[in-house]
Amino acid sequence: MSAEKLAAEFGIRGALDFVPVGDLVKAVVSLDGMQGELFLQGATVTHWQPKGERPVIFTSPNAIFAPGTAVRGGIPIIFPWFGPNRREPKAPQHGFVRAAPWQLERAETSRPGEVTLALSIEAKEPMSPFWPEPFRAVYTVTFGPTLSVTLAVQNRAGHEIMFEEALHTYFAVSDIAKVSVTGLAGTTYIDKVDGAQRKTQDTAPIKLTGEADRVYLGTPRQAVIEDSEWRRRIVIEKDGAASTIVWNPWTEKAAAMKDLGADAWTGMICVETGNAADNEVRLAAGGEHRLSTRVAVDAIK
Ligand code: TA6
Repeated sequence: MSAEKLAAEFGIRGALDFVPVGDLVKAVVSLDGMQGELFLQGATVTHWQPKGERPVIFTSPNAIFAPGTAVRGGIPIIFPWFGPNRREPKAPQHGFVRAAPWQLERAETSRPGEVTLALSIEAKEPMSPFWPEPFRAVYTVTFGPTLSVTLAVQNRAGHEIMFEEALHTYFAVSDIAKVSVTGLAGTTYIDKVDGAQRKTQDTAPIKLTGEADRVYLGTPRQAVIEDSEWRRRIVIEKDGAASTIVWNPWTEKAAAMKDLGADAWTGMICVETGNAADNEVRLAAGGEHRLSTRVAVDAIK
């Protein structure tokens, strides 16, 4: 549906509009000083900035916005497998919904100062030869003084389905060298930059000093990004998400990514919430699984 038609059907005067970006359509939220953006392709949030705050979500200045291309940044939705498909080496990385068309089902000013969008994607027929299961997913995003997102997956098959999923969130930071991550102390992680070895996180705040690609397992609690330069904490609460993934490509990998580049990588850190590896979801026929995350920002006094 075109931006014009979406605006006519779902637009909310003074709160929600729709604009074309090349061949894509972006929802633009602006309410009481808060701003947000979401691309309908992939249902990808690309911007969220609470009133009086710096942007919280990072989107690469070199991101490519084109049909079938995943956004470098924002909150890509990873489903139904995380990273390389462990069972199908030929499958594309991170599943097949993050650059697929999602349908906007609902848009409302749910509560004062908040705008909620609900989008869906449904596979009555197999969407991928690598995971040919019938399913429906509904993604609900509430832009407000906090940012809440929920991914609900419904099993439309007559048998149990297994899948991985993640909200692959890129957070904006002052400088990767000035941030630390807390909330993961004592947990086990798969270190993907060290032969996928399983290691235990010590109790010190996590400070990255090089490429990091870690899948933390059995981490149902919140994680916090402490930014000493911008004097703020980004608090990431989660529900239905047993895994937390921490990633930064660092110099060499970033320079090789044309949609990131040699400079922008120092201004981001991915702290993703999902269910990956050992935390893969097994969903009974007819069942529904919900993965939620809520992001809030507060000042470091
Ligand atoms: O979440 C971390 C990760 O799995 C890394 O291994 C890296 O591949 C990153 O995702 C980005 O993946 P993408 O397919 O978006 O380039």
